[in-house]
Amino acid sequence: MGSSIRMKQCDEISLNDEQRDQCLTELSEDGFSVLPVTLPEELLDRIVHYIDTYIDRVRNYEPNLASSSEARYVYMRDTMVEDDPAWRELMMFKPALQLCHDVFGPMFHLSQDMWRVYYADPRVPRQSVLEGWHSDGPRVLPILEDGRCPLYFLRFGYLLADATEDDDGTVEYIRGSHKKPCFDARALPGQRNRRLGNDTFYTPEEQSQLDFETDRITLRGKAGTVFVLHNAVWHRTLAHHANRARAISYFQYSLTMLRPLRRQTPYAGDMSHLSSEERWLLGEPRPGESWIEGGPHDWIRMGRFGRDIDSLGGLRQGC
Ligand SMILES: O=C(O)CCC(=O)C(=O)O
Ligand SMILES: [Fe+2]
Repeated sequence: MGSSIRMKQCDEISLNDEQRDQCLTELSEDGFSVLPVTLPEELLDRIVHYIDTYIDRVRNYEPNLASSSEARYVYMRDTMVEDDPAWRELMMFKPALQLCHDVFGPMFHLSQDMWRVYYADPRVPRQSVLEGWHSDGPRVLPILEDGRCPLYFLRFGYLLADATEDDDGTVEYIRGSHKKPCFDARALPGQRNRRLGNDTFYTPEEQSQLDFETDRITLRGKAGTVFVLHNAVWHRTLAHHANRARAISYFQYSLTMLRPLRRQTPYAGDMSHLSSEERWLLGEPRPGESWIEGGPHDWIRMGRFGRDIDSLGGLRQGC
């Protein structure tokens, strides 16, 4: 490890053990938690500048793309972490990786990355909800006999614009909903997926008892706010009517033994300029065993995000 990398690492924002415990408790009880840290302003500025430039380019040089898009008031990109070093820095945001290490141990990797910018669509009649109640995790993932969905991935949300006003179009969550049966979270077509269908699991009486009106939490915060979600927590997106754009990025991490969700193929480019941790998270080719259980040399790769670094090989170097 070069001394400049080490110095950089010493400057990183981290969570202390109490903060980690607090986030994990909220994650377990509520299904989400707002982290006690925010993105460094300088990184946020670079990300916002990147997105502004991207959208300008689409508008100026690809007007057809801009106007033919079905959802022309949403700009978005998936699997974009390689697009700019700023996104790679976001992937490496230490508090997120510390919580991943707490939940998964050292064998986790990036499974989804995206940004989205929403503008209010003046032609659409005022509606209150953009996307209805759902949870992200249950789709095709195995669930428990009682209908609950285990923790498969952690999804970190980064507010890239303020979401402080009523019509900012933010996300609502149902506190604790990740502990409820998840069978009807999202309907899937086909007989085989009947159990995941919208109304096949619950009896009409049980259906009528489902309550999405209580214990709703609206996510609000300034640009730079960081939050984490359990895959099974129920949420929806409120419609956006404000003049200013709504901008958000999500980075999702899962056990390495799970295939990445949208990052279906590992990074195919030259990885030699990337750090060992970055290569690991991006799916650097590795022997079969290192996708599943791994060995000590694998665990050391992400070891500095754990709490007891010394037991993994004495990696802590004074920060
Ligand atoms: O509006 C959001 O930020 C959340 C959107 C959503 O539900 C999703 O990406 O799964
Ligand atoms: Fe969702």
